Amino acid sequence: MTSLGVPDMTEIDQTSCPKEAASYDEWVARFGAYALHQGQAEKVIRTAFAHVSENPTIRDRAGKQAEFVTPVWTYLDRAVSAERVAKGQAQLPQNRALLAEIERDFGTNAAILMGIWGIETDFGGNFGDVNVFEALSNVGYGTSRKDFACTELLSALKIASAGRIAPGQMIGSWAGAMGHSQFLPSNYLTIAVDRDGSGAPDLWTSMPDVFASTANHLVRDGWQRDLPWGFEVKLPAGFPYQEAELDIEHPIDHWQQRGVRRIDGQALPNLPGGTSILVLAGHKGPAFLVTRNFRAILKYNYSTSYALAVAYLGDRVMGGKGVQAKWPVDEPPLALAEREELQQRLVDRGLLDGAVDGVIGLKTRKAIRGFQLQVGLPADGFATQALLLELRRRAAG
Ligand SMILES: [Ca+2]
Repeated sequence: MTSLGVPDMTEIDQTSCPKEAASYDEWVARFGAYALHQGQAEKVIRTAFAHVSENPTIRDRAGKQAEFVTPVWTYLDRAVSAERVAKGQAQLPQNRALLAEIERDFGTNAAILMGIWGIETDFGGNFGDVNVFEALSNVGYGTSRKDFACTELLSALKIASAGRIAPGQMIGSWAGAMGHSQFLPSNYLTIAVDRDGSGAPDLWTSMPDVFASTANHLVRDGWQRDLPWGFEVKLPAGFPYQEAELDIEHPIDHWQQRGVRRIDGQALPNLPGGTSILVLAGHKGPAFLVTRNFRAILKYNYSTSYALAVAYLGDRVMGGKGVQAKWPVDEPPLALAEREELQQRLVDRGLLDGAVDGVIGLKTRKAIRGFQLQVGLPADGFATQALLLELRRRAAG
């Protein structure tokens, strides 16, 4: 049977999440001992881990920076493909009544639920085939995310203890995200909804449970009824691009007064709450105005490309248009060494402190904007070959 036997978990004194282990089997045994210490039943632990095994691909994937980061336009092309839109539209008729009931009760419309379902699992076609105990024990042993793995494994054991969902039924991705809605076990415990009254949320086979759980996730993160996620906009000449960042929010009037218009030239609608301008590929690419509902999508998965894909897939499935403005598709991507060089040069100029890790996140974008403002370029925070060249030129001169 199991990895829990070398040595047996009942012979190990483990009062905290195991950090060091000589082997995968030992980590699992130590986690089992820790779970016992946390009050989980031995029988449940043994059943849950009866068929797990080591998978080195998880360890190999963790912590590596990609040589090239997929540009947002390529990501969107794949995530919101015509094939996927058609697939979503084919799923609409049999789900329409259910989606209307969920909208009545939660305020989340069909578009957003279809968008998340499609991006997370290709409308249920691909929610992974890995048992959650196997996935998370490999994360715990093979990566630095040990506390995350321990927390989620304990949550998974609590789900199994409740007896309504069998450990073998808890299937999902290599990251431990389960079912149609890709919920981590802790999300399952706190957010998932038993909409069909079977006695437990079933995120694998019950669409009422899946949609209600996703809706509940969004509502808890601030989703507001009858508020769009946002829309594409046209920015005026001379727009201060340093204001196009998610952590800068203004009432929509602020943008209207500064000349921001809908992509078709119409005035901005009157919407409540703070709104932000989002530019994901610099001043030569499309721009979007986003509301608090876009932020609620980001809570599902903190990536602006992800959230934009969810938003557009939902819109397209419901018959809306895709992104209108052109992406700067000829912009050559920066290799890992170039991204690191760019960061190092920003550090050298005193604009960036922190890790030179090749990840262009909020801090690096702000540093790029600082440089762009110093040299009189549009402060869009977009890392390009031209920007790197300009940094080199200024350093030499
Ligand atoms: Ca249920």
